[in-house]
Amino acid sequence: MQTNSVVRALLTLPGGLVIFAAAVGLSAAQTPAREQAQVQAQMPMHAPEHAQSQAPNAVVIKNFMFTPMALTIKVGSTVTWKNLDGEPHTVVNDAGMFRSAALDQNDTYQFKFDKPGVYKVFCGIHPNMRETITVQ
Ligand SMILES: [Cu+2]
Repeated sequence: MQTNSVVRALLTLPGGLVIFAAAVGLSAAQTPAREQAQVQAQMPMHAPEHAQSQAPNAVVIKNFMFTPMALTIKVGSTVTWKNLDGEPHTVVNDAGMFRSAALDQNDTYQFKFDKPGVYKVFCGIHPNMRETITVQ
């Protein structure tokens, strides 16, 4: 149990550092390359324009991060979260409007946003994993 927490904390760190580095503008040359490599690894061999048109309201959970961390959608849209990590994650709303079960690797969770607003989302297992969904 305790070992697990330590491992999780260690795994969580690099992602947080990357975000910090990107936000501050440090190692600008390295960070995009790494992110691009991750994106390419996720994507099947399709043309870029095809990839863009598919699942605009999709959130990927990978490397203990929600990607994108900020998503803007239209009222009535359904967001699909997919966990690509080998570690389970959950999708929980701060205000208690929705809460997924633990998502194992490649599991998905969907929620339809019927009201405009700003929805804070976090992982119930790793509360430092956060994202914001704006519904317009
Ligand atoms: Cu998590």
